[in-house]
Amino acid sequence: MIRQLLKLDDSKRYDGKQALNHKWFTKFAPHKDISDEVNRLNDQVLSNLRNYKSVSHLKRKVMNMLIKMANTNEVAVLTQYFKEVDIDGTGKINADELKAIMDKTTIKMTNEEINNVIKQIDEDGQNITYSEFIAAAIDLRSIVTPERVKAIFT
Ligand SMILES: [Ca+2]
Repeated sequence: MIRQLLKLDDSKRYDGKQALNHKWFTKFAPHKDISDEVNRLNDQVLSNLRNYKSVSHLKRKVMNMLIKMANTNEVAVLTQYFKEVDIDGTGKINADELKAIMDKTTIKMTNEEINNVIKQIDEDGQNITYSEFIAAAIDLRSIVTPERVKAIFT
């Protein structure tokens, strides 16, 4: 199933609904302790985090500006998600917290892989801050519009 989720071609990749209806979820993932909305996001967000590549300082700045302009439900939902993952409320996500949320999904990663994900997202490789998380987790296709890009560069 992971292979289906990771298909590059959008038409072949499982969408969230198909994934949630897959027997792995219905059988093994009761997810009682976090909200449905957050559950729905798990795989998408975690795979975005995992595929996130370090970006230049400038790109990061542009992304943060786009996110500020986005003002969409998506940001609100991701904010909620961040709070769920940040178990101890420090405002930062560390490897243990990332591992804890990952254990609730079908995504299995080794400690080393988790550390690598954090290193990709955070320059110090220790903690993912809120803005780093949003930048890495958001589906950029949904917030990048020609109008917004134009607004930033003019
Ligand atoms: Ca924390």
